Amino acid sequence: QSKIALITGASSGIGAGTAKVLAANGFKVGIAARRIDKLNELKNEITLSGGEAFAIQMDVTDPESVKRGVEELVAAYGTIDILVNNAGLMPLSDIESLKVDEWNRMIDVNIKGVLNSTAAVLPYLKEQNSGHIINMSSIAGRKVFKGLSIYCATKFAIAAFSDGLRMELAPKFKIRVTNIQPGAVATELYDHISDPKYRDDMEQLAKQMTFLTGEDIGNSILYAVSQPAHVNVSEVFVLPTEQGW
Ligand code: NJP
Repeated sequence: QSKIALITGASSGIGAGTAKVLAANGFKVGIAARRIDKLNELKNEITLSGGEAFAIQMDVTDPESVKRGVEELVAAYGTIDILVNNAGLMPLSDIESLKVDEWNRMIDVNIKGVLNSTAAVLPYLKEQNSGHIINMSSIAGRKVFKGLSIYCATKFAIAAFSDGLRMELAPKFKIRVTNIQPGAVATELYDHISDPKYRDDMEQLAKQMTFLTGEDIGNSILYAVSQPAHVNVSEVFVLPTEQGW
């Protein structure tokens, strides 16, 4: 029987790549984000390849929107087995430029969004005494980089939350928790960097190495969710080879 996976931030990048990989491997995917047109395009692509996808317009910063989306998915597919907490943003800047609005947006999406989605999905996983939560942290959740301080703070928070979830939920409900820590992945993430200095830095980095693709991260997630029920892949740290870290 197909497992049901909800993927937040599925309208581009890692989320879209993960949706394609999971759908190609027999999972039914709930693809969630704000841009419903992009989700419908992805749904068509998955359907044409023989997979099954359900598009959900969702803003992860709004607990009601998340709850409604999860209910829609469960109504369509009967249950939910896997949550991929992937939605996130990274508008880099120096702390001293005080882009407080950008800091707050990162906290709202990268941290509160993960908490909202987890809270909406957890009752179903507890009820069935199984499930898997995949959190998208980062190489920036292992080390602080200049210009990424607030982003790093959000990704360190996700690493900590993943450990706490695993500690509390794995022994009691057999719910597995995986923290994914990618290096550089070629996605729209870099398009939202407002500071030209950091945009240039990222463009230079892209010239120095072949970035990962969303599908590469999707394959890491597929590995974690395909293990037998008694195996918890706790962390996946996956980098472009040339990032050499
Ligand atoms: O970026 P991008 P990635 N509610 O911009 C969605 C982490 N990561 O795939 O709502 C719901 O292509 C947005 O959808 P939309 C990174 O921190 C990346 O690279 O339609 N969804 C879009 O689908 C992030 O956690 C790299 O605009 C919201 C998605 O988020 C995750 O990977 C390295 C939303 C962003 O897709 C995916 O990022 C690393 C909201 N309020 C970690 N706001 C990397 N790319 O190098 C945004 O270590 N979204």
